[in-house]
Amino acid sequence: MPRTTVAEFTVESLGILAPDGEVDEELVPDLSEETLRGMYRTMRRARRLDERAIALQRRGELGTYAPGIGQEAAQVASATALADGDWVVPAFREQAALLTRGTPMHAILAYAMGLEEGAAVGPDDRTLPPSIPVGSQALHAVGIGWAYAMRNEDPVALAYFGDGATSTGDVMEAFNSAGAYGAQTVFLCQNNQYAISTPRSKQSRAETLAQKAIGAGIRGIQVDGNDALAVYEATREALDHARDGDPVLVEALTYRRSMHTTSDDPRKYRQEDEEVDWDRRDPILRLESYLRERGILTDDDVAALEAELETEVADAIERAKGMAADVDPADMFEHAYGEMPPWLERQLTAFSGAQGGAVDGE
Ligand SMILES: Cc1ncc(C[n+]2csc(CCOP(=O)(O)OP(=O)(O)O)c2C)c(N)n1
Repeated sequence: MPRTTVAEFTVESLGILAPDGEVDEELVPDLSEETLRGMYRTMRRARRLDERAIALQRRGELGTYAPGIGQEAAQVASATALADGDWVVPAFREQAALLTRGTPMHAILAYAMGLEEGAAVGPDDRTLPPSIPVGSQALHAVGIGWAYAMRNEDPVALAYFGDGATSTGDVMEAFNSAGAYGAQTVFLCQNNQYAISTPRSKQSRAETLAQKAIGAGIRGIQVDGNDALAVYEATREALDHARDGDPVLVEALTYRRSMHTTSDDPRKYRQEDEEVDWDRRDPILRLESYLRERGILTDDDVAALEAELETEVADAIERAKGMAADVDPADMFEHAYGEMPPWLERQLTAFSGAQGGAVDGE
C-alpha cells in the first residue's frame, strides 16, 4: 500500500465550570472548601495587586509592569495543583502564580521598582525569578525536570509562558528535549490571545497551540483558562504524567484583559466588543458565583477579604518603598562589569548629574 495513515492525533479540551455557571459535576476535582476559598482569595489578591501596581506606575512610583488581569484562574489554579517540592519557572506576567507559591507581595513590587532583591531566590525557594526573554524559561524548566528524571526523584518543573512564546525556537526546542529526555516538566501556555499587539490568529496557522506538543511526541491538552476548576484538574493530571517522565503541554485559553505592559495601549489594536465579551467571562466572578451558590463564600466573607486586601496591599507598597529608599540607583553601574569601562563611567557621570549629584569635571 503506497499511501497509508501512519499516525493520527486528537486534541482534547477540558471545561468544568461554564461561563453561564453550569457545572459538569462528574468532572469537578476533589478539592476541600478551604482550598477553593484559598484559590479565590489568591485570585483576588493578584487582581488587587495588579490594579494598584498600574496606578503606582502611572504616578511614577514603579517601573514597567505587566499585569495579569483576566489570567488569575490560569495561574492560581495551576500553581495550586503543585506539590511543595515542585518548581515554578515563570515568565514576566505571573504575579498570581507567584502569590500562590508564597512569594510576598512586597517582593513583587520591589522587583517592579527595579530592585533585584525583589526577585531573590532563597535556598529553600522553588520559584525562579521572572524571565524577560520570551520563551527562554521553558528551557530552564526542562533542565530542572530532566535533572529530577535522572535522579529518580519526584519534583516537577512547571513553566509558564504566553501564546506568543510558542512561536519561538526556545519553546519548540524545550518541547522537543523534554520529550526526548523524559523531563519531569509541565508547560503551561497561557493563550491570552495576544503577543503584545499580534493576535493569536497571526501567530500560528495551527488550530490549537496544544497540538504543538504532538510534534515533540508529548501530550497536549487545551483547557478553559478562565475556569479555575478545569485548570486545576488539567494541571493535576499533567503533573501526574510529568512525575512519570511524560511531559505535558497545557494550553489555557484565556484573555489578557488589560494592557501588555504599562507602556502599551491596547485600544490601538483591540475592539471594545471583544473586551466586553471577555469581561463577561471573568475568571474571578465565575469562581465566586460557584462558591456562593454552594455556601462556601458569603457576603460577609467577601467584605472581610476586601478589607484584608486593602491593608495587605498598602503594607506591601510601604515595605517595597522602604526597600527602594535604601538603594542608590547608581549601584546598577557598579555591578555590570568587574571593571567599569570608560563609556559606562561617562554614563554614570551623566546619570549622577541628572540625579542632582556631583558631576566630574564641573
Ligand atoms: C526573545 C524576546 N523577543 C522579544 C521580546 C519582546 N517581547 C516582550 S513580551 C513579548 C510578547 C510575548 O507574548 P506572549 O508570549 O504571548 O506572552 P504575554 O505577553 O501575552 O503574556 C515580546 C515579543 C522579548 N522580551 N524577548
